[in-house]
Amino acid sequence: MSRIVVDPITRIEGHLRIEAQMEDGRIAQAFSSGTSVRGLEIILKGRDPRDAWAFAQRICGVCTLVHGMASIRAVEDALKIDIPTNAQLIRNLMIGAQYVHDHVMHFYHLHALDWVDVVSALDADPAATSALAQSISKHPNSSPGYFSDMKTKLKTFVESGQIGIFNQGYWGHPGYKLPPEANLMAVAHYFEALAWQREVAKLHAIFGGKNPHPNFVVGGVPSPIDLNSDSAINAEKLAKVKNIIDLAQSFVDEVYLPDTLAIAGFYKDWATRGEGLGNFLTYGDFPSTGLTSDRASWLVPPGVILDRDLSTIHPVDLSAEGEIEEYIAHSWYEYEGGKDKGLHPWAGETALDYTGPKPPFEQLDVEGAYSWIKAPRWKGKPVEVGPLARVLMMYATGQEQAKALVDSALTTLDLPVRGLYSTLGRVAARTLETKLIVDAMQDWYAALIANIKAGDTTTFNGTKWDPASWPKQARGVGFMEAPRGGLGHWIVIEDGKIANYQAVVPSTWNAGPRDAQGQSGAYEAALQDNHTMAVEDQPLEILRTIHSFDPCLACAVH
Ligand code: NFC
Repeated sequence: MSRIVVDPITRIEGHLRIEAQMEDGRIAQAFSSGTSVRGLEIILKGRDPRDAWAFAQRICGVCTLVHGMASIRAVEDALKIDIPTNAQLIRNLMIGAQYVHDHVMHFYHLHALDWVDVVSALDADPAATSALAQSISKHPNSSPGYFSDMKTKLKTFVESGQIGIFNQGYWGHPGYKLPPEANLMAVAHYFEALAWQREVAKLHAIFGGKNPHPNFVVGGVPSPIDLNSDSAINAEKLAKVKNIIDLAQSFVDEVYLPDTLAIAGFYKDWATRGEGLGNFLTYGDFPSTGLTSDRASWLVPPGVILDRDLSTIHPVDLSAEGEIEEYIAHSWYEYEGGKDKGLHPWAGETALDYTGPKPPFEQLDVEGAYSWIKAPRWKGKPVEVGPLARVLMMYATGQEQAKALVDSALTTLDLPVRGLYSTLGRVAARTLETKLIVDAMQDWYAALIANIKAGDTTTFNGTKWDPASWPKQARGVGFMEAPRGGLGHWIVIEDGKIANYQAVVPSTWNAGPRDAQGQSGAYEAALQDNHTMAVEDQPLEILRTIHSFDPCLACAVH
C-alpha cells in the first residue's frame, strides 16, 4: 500500500493537502486537510454587529463579496430588518456578477488545464481551430488569423523556456484527450477570459465602490439611486451595468457554455468517476422581492437531497438544534464538551489552543486530528454543496429553464441524469448555473429599472440603525448561495456587541475531514469513488476531481 501526497494543491485559494491511500492501483481512502489556520470568528467577537461585514468579508478575496452579504443578512435577521426591494435586486445583481466572474475564471484559469494540454496546442492548425470554433459558436473572435496569433503568443511563452503561468503542468500525460485544435481554442479563451473578467468586476465597483471587497450596509445597499446626481447610482452608471450584463451574457453563451460542452464530449468517462456522497444541500437564494417574505420567488430553492433521490426534497432549518452542526473529531480544535460532540453554530466554538500534533509532519495522523477545517453535518449526514447541488435542486423542483438546460446538455453529451453525479457533472453544473444566473441578471436589472421608472428609488431601511432600538439579546442567521455552495453566518448579539459569530462555509462542507462517526467529507468521498492513477507521480486524476469542486481553503478554514 502506498500513499500519494499532493501538497499544496495549486490553482486554488489557500492551502489544501490531499493524501490518497492506494490499493491495487486505486484510491482506497482519501484524506483532505486544510493546513493553515485563520481565526476570523475570534476577531469578530466583541465588535459592533453593523461593522461585522467588513471583517467577515476578509475571509476571502475570491468569493469577494459573499461573506459581507451573509454577514449583513445575519444582522438583519437578528434585528428583524426588512430591506427594500431595490436593495434586494441590487444585491442579486452583485451576487450574480460574482457567480459569472468566479465560475468563468474557475473554468479557464483554475481548472481547464486539468483537461487542456497547453503544449499540444502548439501542434494545432489555426485554420482547423477556426473551423472547430465556428462549428460550435458564433463568437466573433474565431478567424484563422486570430487563432494563429494566439498560437504565436503561446509559442513565445514556451520557446522562452518560461511558460510561466503554464509551468509545471503534466503536459503529455496520457489522460489528456483533446485534439490539438480543441486545446488551442481553449487556451485562446483562457487569454480572452483574463481580459473579460476585468470588465465584469466593474459591476461591483459601480454598486459597492470597489472590487474586491465591495462595500455593504446593514439595511440595504450603500449607494443611493438618484438619476441626476454624479455621486449616486445615476442613469449613466445604470447603463454601464446593462453593458456589463450584456457582455457577461454573450461570453457565457458564445464561449463558456459551448467550450464546456465541447470539452466534456472528450471526457465522458469522467461522468462515472468522483460520484461522492450523493447527498446535496442548498440554503436557497435570489429572491425577486424580500428574502424572508417571499420564498416562492427564490431562483434557487432550499432543501436536501439524500442518496441521489430527486423525488424527495427534505426541508432545511438553519435555526434548529440537531440540523446543522460542526464536528471536530478529526480537526485541530477542542470543544469544551469534548471532541466527539457536534455544535450548532449559535453555540459554536473556535479556539486555537489545540495541543495535539500539528504540522509539520511526514503524513497526516488520520486516526487523530488532521485538518484546520471542521466537519459540518446536516442531521449527522455529510452533504455536498455547490453548483451541482443547486442545479439538482432546481431540476428536481421542476424549475423550467433549469430543466430544459440540463436535459439539453445531457442530450448533447448523450449522458443519463446519473452522469451528473460525477467529476464531469460538477463541472457541467457550474457552467449551466452560470447560464441560468446571467439570464436572471437581465430580469433583475429590468425589474430595478421598472421600479425606478415608477418612482421607487429606495435602497436603504435605517429604522433599526440605532443600537438603542435593539433588544438586549438577539440571534440571527444570514445565509446565501455563494458560488461554491450554501454559506451561513450565525451571530449572537448581546448588549449591542457580537457575543458569538460562526461561519459554516461551502468549502468547509466540501473539504472537511471525517466526523466522529468516521464519515468522509465530500472531497474525500469523491476521490474514494473509482479513481485509478495512470501515472502515480503525476496525480492529474486527483486534481481533476478536487478542482471540480473549486476549492477555497481560505474560506473553508476562515
Ligand atoms: Ni473563498 Fe467562498 C468558499 C465561495 O467556499 N464561494 O463562502 C465562500 O470562496 O471562494
